[in-house]
Amino acid sequence: MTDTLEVYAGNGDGTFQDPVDHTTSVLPVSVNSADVNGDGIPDVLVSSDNGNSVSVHTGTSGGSLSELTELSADGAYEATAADVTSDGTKDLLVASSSDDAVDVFTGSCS
Ligand SMILES: [Ca+2]
Repeated sequence: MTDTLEVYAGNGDGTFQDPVDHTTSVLPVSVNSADVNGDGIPDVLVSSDNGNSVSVHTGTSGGSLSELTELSADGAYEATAADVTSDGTKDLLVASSSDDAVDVFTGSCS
């Protein structure tokens, strides 16, 4: 499927439920999970090198995901979040396939 993030909820016994589809970045190439807004609930990062973007889907307490927030990132191939600036907020780290670089988006989330 194109431009779709499929989430297979676990049953806790090694099996999974049928997928729930979410619209995401154009031609996604990788997916990662990190708590980008610091609410203790994992969020999902989807990278698209052809789409030059990273989609952030924030997790909710009910186990679902929000609509995407799309960030422009040239050649985004892989993304994760960590507080690399040590200011208490998560920063977004994006490996780029187009310019041999890691882009750092400093965080403004809690
Ligand atoms: Ca979160």
